[in-house]
Amino acid sequence: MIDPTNANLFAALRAAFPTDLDAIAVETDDGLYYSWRDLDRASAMIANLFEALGLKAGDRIAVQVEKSVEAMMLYLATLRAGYVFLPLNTAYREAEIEYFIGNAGPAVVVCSSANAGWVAPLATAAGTRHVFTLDDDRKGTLLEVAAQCSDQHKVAQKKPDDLAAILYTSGTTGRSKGAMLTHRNLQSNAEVLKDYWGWRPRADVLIHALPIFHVHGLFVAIHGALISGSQMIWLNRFDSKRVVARLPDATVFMGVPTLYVRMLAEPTLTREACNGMRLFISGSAPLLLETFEAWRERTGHTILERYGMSETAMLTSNPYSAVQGERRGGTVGFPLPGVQLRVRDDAGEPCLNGEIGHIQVAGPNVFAGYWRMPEKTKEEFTPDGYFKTGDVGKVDGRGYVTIVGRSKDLIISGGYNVYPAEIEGYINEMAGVAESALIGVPHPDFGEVGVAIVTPKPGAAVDGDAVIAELKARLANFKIPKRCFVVPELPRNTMGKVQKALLREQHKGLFKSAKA
Ligand code: MLC
Ligand code: AMP
Repeated sequence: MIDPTNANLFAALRAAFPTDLDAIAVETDDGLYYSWRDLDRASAMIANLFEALGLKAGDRIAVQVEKSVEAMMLYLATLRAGYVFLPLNTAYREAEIEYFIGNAGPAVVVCSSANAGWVAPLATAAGTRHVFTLDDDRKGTLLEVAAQCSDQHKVAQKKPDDLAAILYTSGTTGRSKGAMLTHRNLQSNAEVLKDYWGWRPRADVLIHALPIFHVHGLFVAIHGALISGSQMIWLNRFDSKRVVARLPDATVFMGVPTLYVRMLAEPTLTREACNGMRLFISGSAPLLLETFEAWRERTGHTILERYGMSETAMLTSNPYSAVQGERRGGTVGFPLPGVQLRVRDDAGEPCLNGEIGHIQVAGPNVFAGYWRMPEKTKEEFTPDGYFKTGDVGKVDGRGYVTIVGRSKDLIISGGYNVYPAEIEGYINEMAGVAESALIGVPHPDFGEVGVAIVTPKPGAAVDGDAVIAELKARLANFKIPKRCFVVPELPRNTMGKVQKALLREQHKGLFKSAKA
């Protein structure tokens, strides 16, 4: 039973646990079984550990750990105890982590024991009081200390606008911004998706194969399963063979388009393998029509594509039930119930049906602003309270939304965002470099990947491979350009602006058939 006086998202998730707490909640692909009682007890113990540290409401708990069921329990414990969860991509390196920890000022940092040697000193230098480790083999100091704590815990009292999580998202200018998500944001979205996608309490089985430091794997997938009391089959890493092998045991799958492309390459992906499946959902990046069609052809299932962002969680979805309409490839469907979505031209005037413009959104799912960046927050909202997504699209006469591009200079590679401005900043500081442009180029596996075009200073020699090697030493691996070309100059328009569209056109065939 949901406690109407407590807006804590954990309370809503916990209320959906089955009465039989000994039923299986999560089965890992390597043969471990976790009951609902395990989730309840472990999240209580970790919550008690945090409370015993004397943390204050609103304190941030920054987490950079490999995916595991225990890492999910850590997330649940953070909600449960009323603190703010700050997940960090495991690929981030020193400079990136130093910035996030410095900016967010977490009271607690949890990292893998492999990284503790460099994460702990960064955290301590930034004033973090407590550093724990957590590994993907159920080891680490977090669990050792939590094991001493009581497994009884009263869910912390939260108001709807209290923060539940901060998700860092880069920008076209400046450093990354922490999108502040409230309990209301997350819970409203979870409830809407539960209905819209027809989650069947205690009857669905979700294959969870996404990372859990972004909206897709952390919120959409985990909340969806928990709030409908559904079981999960848990893979710590995506492996197309393993996912296809588990399809007969499951009913729902969620993935970024790259996962669908890779599964299609498996001969074992057949109609029979998908017989028990009810729903395949794709999002985080555009799903190519050819993937959408190939999937339908091979499996007999029509992928449901949806659209969302860190700042807003899910915004639109293709229909689940035929009564609402058909699932249309190349579109992201209709605005979800409660979401107001509109398209505006450059002057802020409404676009008529079918006209392309800037997508703006409002609703209970839209975030509370950027952490400690009131000015930036103000810039990203219209005077009447709509959030400017930075996506460019249109809405047709029947209400289907299509995303046709982005006004933000952003590359989405395998579902991860790469902001050219950040990478260019690093390249431009390298010896001998005059300037650079990072462009997104179509790629058969990752959808698109970054390619760097660099010009040397007069008289200097710059080596493209050396540029890549230097970036590798400093940045998360998915941000590294797959190629780097050195050219005498970058093409510019009459305003002096680098013509990235022209560069993209020139390099669009680079990875046509190759798997990089
Ligand atoms: C890995 N590599 C990538 C990459 N992932 N390169 C570009 N883009 C990516 N996404 C590179 C590595 O740098 C490495 O290169 C090589 O590929 C192998 O690395 P890996 O870690 O072994 O790769 P793999 O496990 O195969 O990972 C691929 C993947 C992963 C597709 C499974 O990228 C992934 O899980 N993507 C999902 C991201 C996601 O969940 N996004 C949701 C965001 S939420 P080298 O040269 O070092 O060998 C959001 C909102 C919304 O956007 O709407 O949902
Ligand atoms: P992030 O900042 O990582 O949350 O990424 C959000 C961005 O991913 C959105 O602003 C879109 O540009 C993109 N995105 C998410 N889902 C889709 C989709 N189905 N099709 C196209 N782009 C998408």
